[in-house]
Amino acid sequence: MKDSNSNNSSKKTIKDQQLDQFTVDNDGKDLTTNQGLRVSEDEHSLKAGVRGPTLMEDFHFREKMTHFDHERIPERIVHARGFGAHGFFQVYESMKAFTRAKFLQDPSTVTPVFVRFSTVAGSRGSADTVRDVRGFATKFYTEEGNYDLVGNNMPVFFIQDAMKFPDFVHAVKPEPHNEIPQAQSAHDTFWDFVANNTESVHMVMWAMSDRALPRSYRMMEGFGVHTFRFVNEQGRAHFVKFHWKPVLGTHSLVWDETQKLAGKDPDFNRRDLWEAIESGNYPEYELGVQMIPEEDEFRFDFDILDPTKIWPEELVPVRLIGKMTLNRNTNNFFAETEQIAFHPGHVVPGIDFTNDPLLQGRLFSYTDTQLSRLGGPNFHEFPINRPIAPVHNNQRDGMHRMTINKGPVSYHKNGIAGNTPAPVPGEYGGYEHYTEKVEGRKVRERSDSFKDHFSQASMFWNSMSEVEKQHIVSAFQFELGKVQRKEIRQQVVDVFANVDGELATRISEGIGTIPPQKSGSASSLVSPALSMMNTVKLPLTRKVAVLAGNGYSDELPFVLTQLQQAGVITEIVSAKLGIIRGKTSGELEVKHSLLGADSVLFDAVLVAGGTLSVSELLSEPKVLDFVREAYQHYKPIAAIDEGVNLLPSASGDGIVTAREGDDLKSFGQSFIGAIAAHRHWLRTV
Ligand code: HDE
Repeated sequence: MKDSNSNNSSKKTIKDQQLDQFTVDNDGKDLTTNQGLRVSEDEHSLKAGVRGPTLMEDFHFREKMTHFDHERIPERIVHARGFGAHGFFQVYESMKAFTRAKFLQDPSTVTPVFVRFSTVAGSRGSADTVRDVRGFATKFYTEEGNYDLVGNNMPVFFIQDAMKFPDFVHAVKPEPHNEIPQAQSAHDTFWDFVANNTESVHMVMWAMSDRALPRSYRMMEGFGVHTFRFVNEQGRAHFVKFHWKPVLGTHSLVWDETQKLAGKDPDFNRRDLWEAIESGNYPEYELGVQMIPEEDEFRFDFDILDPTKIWPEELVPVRLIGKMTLNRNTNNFFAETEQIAFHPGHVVPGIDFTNDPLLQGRLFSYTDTQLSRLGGPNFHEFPINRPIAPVHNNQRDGMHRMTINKGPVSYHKNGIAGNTPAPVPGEYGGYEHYTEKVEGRKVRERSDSFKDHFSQASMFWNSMSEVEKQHIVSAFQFELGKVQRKEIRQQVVDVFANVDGELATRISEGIGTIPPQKSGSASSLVSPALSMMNTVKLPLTRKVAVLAGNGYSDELPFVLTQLQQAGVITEIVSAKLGIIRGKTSGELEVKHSLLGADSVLFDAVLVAGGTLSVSELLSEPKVLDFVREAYQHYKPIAAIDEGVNLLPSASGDGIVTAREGDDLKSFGQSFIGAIAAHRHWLRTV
């Protein structure tokens, strides 16, 4: 991963250089007020006598406290909890035939990007690993202006028309009378919405699947969701859907693990991204496009403008056109990640919209929301939001204006400034909207072509492996189990019977509902690309807990080197922090004590051999829970010699052991293979 584009990843992009102008390092500097006045003291307010009242003239105290009092801004109405990083994007080959977007023309063009990943429902301080959709928003700082691809990690959405977004969000957010539950869809109002708005059904299938529990932001797909338009130099258009494909493959956590992580490490996903970038394991995603020529708009048995439908990859292949690498963490969370403002309407020439009614509404909402969140119309001047392209227009003033526009002219047309700033004709790079022909009556209606709510939900179900199906059923049962109103539970079961009779019957078991009358499936279609079982399997950057104590057997260092060479991260977990020594030689630094670590923080476990090592580990009884939990979460587990005694079972799917005299190299290889496979579902737990 690291070697590709290593030249570019170490170089500062134009955006980095621009940000540098606003970046301040306080290290070693004098302390001043905001007026630049050096201050002599910063711990005591100015008082009339040491035990007397604070004086009104204490400008230093007033400034410090006033600023503090106003440090918070409203969190995002949705996607409040997020985490971002800088990087760059390069196209593999020119896309000139399809779009005139300049950043997609030349493989040598390096476009700076900032990506913000997020959960949707929870507040800014909620846990990372809740069951939820993840936002995947990318700002490309192109030389033609900012282009924002504001997507999610699921390719469809809960509703078809933006008009319903406030209703949907009100239903999924904590209930207004008591603000419970936080960052959960497992409550009455969400499921009441689903039961009464069947357009949500396809997306709910995704939300109940393991896609809603990503192992890492680095192992998650991204989707533009809507159908956009590519327009080339000649004005020819293609409908286009955007995809991000993570180089590490798409992988998830298991439900029980996510619940525990929410307490043990609520920052699990953001910490993972931060640490990966800090250690040079730069996350990479390939940009994929599905394209349909304009003349084929009506060739499909679904409406290609319906955001609750995918274009099955087997029907419209995903063409990988470039790669994004995230290679720099932020300097300041607030200034960068919190203040970044995305907008699906930030487009560049060659990329245009379609009449998808969800997209159309988004084009209004994103600027509007920034006005209250970021306090006025000048948020585009914040360093993180500034384009690298020059900005010249007649907009002036407003809250927090930073630009000093010279001269008397702030209107168009004008004679004084030679009628500048001047519009730029399309052929010279000015944005021209696609001249789509539109006609119709004014109506508040939904097209009939949007009315099939079940076929693709059924295709999703049909495409899952049995393990994934079971996880979906369990998710429904968990969520509906939290729904207090029994009639809502029943309604949901009856609605999902329209997707698949077996699915609804299985959900119905154990939640006190009457099994559905309906059997059969809304569709027999299958799309293998939808199953995470068919994803890329690499051991890279997986974290292995190495359980070892003093007297660990001599095989351990050999195996550790082998794992590290395969790109696996190994961290020693022992009874106590400090240094542990090997049976005959060597020493290792302990990274975590058993008290402070849990198996949910790791992808796999390796138990060292050595009688002394094992008995030292057993001095902390938690060690057995540690291994058992990893076993129950289907994680790869390896053990050397006496280490096998700590395992709940010495054999099984994803269990690798080595006894004295065994070939260590092939032991290591088997373990690496087991790590790459991620989870071992055939194990009986
Ligand atoms: Fe958003 N969405 N959304 N959304 N959305 C926001 O904008 C909205 C939708 C998405 O990291 C808000 O700046 C409407 C689909 C992401 O800063 C707000 C509708 C998709 C982010 C808003 C949708 C998204 C947002 C809240 C229905 C996937 C976080 C704060 C028409 C394609 C961006 C903000 C970040 C954020 C409105 C539906 C993705 C209120 C009205 C579909 C990733 O403007």
